[in-house]
Amino acid sequence: MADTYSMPDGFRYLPGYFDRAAQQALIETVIEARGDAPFWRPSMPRTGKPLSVMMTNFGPLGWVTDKAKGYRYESFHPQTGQPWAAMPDALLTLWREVSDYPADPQACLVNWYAADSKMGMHIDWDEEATDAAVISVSLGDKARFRLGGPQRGGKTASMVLSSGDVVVLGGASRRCYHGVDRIYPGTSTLLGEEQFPGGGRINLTLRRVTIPA
Ligand SMILES: O=C(O)CCC(=O)C(=O)O
Ligand SMILES: [Mn+2]
Repeated sequence: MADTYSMPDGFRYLPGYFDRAAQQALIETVIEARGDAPFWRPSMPRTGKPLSVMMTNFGPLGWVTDKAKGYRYESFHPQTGQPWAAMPDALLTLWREVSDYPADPQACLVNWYAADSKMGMHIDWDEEATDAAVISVSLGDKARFRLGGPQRGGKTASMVLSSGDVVVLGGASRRCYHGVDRIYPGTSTLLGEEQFPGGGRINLTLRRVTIPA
């Protein structure tokens, strides 16, 4: 059929890349990181509309957005003024194994999806190094991830991502629209109620921001 969606070149799905112990260790690093870099709810450029997810970052650069200055990378947390927590070793190892890129990631966006959170279709396009893949890790509740093409409103396909899964947006897929339709609340026990009231899903998105020297 000519009108079916075909997966863009460079898209990779690595189900179960992290086992339960590795997932737990990653969640521990998120819990530690938010001491100096607590989750906050960013807002959209211009409209100031709050995002559906809460965010923090690991690494020397963090992705932030607000009404006045829009989407960008910053070295410091917008509320505390403190640097982001260091990039966890397990994420550096993942990047080195999977990215096929000659330099390390500089940013790891941490998205916390509550039961009713979602993420609209978008392209990651705030980096200079768009030749580097974007690599993301799913933790906690399952989510319906949707991938389209380079044009908004084109054909899409969706898949359910589970805790421990890794998605790689490299090659042509780096320039493709993607988003999260919904999460499936209560489908994982990874995010404990005490640390993550209401549970939900954590997504870790690794990116190279600047072109390596
Ligand atoms: O949560 C996800 O699986 C995708 C996150 C994403 O696309 C982003 O943060 O840019
Ligand atoms: Mn994205």
